[in-house]
Amino acid sequence: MTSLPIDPQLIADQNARLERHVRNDYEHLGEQLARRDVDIERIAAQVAAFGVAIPSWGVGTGGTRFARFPGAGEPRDVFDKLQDCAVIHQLGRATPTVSLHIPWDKCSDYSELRGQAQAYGLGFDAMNSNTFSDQAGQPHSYKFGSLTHTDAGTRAQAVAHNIECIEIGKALGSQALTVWVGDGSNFPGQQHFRRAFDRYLDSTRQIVAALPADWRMFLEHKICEPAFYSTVIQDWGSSYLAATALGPQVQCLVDLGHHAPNVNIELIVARLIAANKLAGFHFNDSKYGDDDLDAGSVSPYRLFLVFNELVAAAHEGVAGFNPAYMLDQSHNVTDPIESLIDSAEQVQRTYAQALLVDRAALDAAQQANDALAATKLLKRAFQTDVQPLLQQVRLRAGAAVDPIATYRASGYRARVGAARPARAGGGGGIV
Ligand code: PSV
Ligand code: MN
Ligand code: MN
Repeated sequence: MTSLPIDPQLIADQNARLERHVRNDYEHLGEQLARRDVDIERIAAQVAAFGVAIPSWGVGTGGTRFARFPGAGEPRDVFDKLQDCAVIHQLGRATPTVSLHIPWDKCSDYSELRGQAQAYGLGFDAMNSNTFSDQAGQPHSYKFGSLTHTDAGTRAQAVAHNIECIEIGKALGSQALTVWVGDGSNFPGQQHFRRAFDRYLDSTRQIVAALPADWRMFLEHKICEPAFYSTVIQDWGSSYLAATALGPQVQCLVDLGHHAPNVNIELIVARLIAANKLAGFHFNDSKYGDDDLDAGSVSPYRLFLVFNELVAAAHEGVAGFNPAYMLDQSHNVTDPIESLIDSAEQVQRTYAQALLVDRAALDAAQQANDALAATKLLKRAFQTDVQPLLQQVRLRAGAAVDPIATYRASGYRARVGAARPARAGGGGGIV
C-alpha cells in the first residue's frame, strides 16, 4: 500500500499545539451563530461533505506566453502530479478528486494510475480534452481551429481525441468530459460565424454519441484567447444554445475568469440553474481577464455572491441541481501546492459563509422590496469569520489545522526537489 506523502505524526504534532485554541474559537463561534438560530454542527457537516477538484495542471508552475519560471520539485509526470494532489488533500481534506488533461496526463497504465489514486484516497473528476495545441506527430494542425475547423479531417481528428478522453476517463472512473476550444478568428471576415457554430454542433454531436449514459459533458465558454476577434463558444449564450441542441447530458461550465470585465457572473449562474444547464465551475479570480489568479484573492465578495446562488438553489431543492466544482488557476509566483491548499480553503470558506445567509429573512426582504435589509443580510453572512469552523472540520478529519504551516514544516518541496530536477517549458497551466 502507498503511504501518504506527509507523515501523519507531523500533522498530529502540529495540530496538538493549536487544538485548544480551535476548540475555544469554535465554541465561541457556535454561540454567536446560535444567537442567529444557526446550528454550527449543521454547517460543519455540510462543509465537511464539500469537495473541490484539483486540476492536474495546477500543481505545476503555470506561466504566460512570455515566460515560465519553474520551481524546485516540479512534477515530471501524472504520477508526480497525483502525489502533489495527495499532499493537498491530506493537509486540507477539501480536494478529494483530480481532473486530468489529455494528452498532458497520458500514461501507459491507467489501472495503475487509478490504483495509485485510490491508495491516496483520491478519485478522478472530469476529463479535459486539448484541441487547442498541436501534439507531436498529429496529422492535422489546430492552427485554424479544431471541432469547428473548415477541414473535415481536422474536425474528425478533434472528435476522435475527445472520444479517446472518454475512454481514458472510463478506465479511471471519471464521469464527465469538459470541452473547451479556443476556436474562433483573429480578423473580421476571417470566419463565417454561423457555419463555424454549425460545425461545432456537428462535431460535438459525435462526441455526445460516445458518452456513456451516466456521463455528462461540460461545455466551457471563454470570451477570447487565443482567438482575439471572435470565439465560437464565447459566452454562456452560445454555450447554452449548444448544450440545448446537444441534449440533457450536456451542460454549461462557468470558469470565473472567462467573462468580460464587470459581467454579473452570479446572474449567469442563476439563469443556468433555472434552465437545468449549470454543469459546474472552474474557480479562480481575475482582475483583467483570464488571469487565473487564486480563488477569492481579488474579489472574495464576488465568489460569495456566486455561492449565494448555489446555496439558494440547494436550499430551494431545484431539481437536477448538481454542479461540479474545480479550481483552475495558474501559479506563477507561489508554490502551486500552497496556492491550491489556500484556494480550496477559500472556496470552502465562501461556501460556509453562503450557508449562513438567513434565507427566510432574505425572502421576506425581497418580497417587501427592502433593498437595504436584503443586502445587509448577505453582508452579515459574508463578514462572518468562519475560520474556527474550517479548522475544526480539518481537525476532526485528521487534516492540518494550519495546512500551509504544516506543509512548510514537512519539507516536502525540498524532498521532492531532490528527486525531480527543475525543467523549463512543459505543458499545462499556461492558457
Ligand atoms: C482555458 O483558458 C482553460 O480555462 C480551460 O479550462 C483549459 O482546459 C485550461 O484553461 C487549461 O489551462
Ligand atoms: Mn477553465
Ligand atoms: Mn481559462
